[in-house]
Amino acid sequence: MDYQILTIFPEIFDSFLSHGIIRRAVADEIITVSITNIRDFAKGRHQETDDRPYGGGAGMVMKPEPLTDAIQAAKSRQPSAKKILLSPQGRPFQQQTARGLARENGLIFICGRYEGVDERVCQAYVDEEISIGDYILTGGEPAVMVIIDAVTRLLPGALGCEDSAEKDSFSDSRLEHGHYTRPPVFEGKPVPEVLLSGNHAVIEAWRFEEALLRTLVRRPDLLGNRTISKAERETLKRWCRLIEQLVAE
Ligand code: 9D3
Repeated sequence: MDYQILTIFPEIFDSFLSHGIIRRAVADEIITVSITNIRDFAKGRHQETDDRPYGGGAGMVMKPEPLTDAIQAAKSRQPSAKKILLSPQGRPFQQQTARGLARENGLIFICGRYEGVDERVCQAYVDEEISIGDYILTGGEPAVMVIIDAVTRLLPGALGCEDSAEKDSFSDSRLEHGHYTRPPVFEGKPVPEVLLSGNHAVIEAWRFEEALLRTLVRRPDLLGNRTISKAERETLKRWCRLIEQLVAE
């Protein structure tokens, strides 16, 4: 996968690219990352990348010319790459989005700053607008790191172990069970006894129920958005009966 990033703050990505799985993916040539400073395409003595908005108002807008020159340079390096603008107005990024992007050959990320990008650039030079959620950032750079992180771990070989990046089709719609390691008692709290039993069938059953209960309590929206498996339905029914008994007068 070839990533190209267009930004006015290229240094933001230094640390991100130098650690953990992303660093290894670069070293193993599973990904290439090229970062372009949009300012390098700005003309004039001050090399400005922004300008005042038509119609007035606070804030600045990213000028079309340096941005479109940078996009065209990126596109000519890799004509098949998908051009993605990071913007609060974009389609919300989800695991499903990451899966789709992981199948592309290359991605060009365009980081907005200031109040935004001139609308004519969005319309003519961008394939897709993506937001990472309903909160306000100061620019698209953190969003690019989120997306590269989520997409890269889905690429074959990136995690470096046989453990698959997506264990099953519910991987994005179910929370995991709690995790425990030594010591067996920490600050007076013991590890759930079942995990010390060595009985894998019982441990798997406990993890399954714990994961389902967590999802029900913390993220019921996740359960509502998909088909419930047979095992989940049976467990939920059992809990229903239990609750019915408890509230019976
Ligand atoms: C709320 C009015 N404006 C800010 C005073 C609009 C605005 C413009 C630019 C809000 C944020 C930004 C910068 N944000 C991004 O470039 C961005 C973003 C985000 O803010 N939230 C979630 N995902 C993304 S992706 C890019």
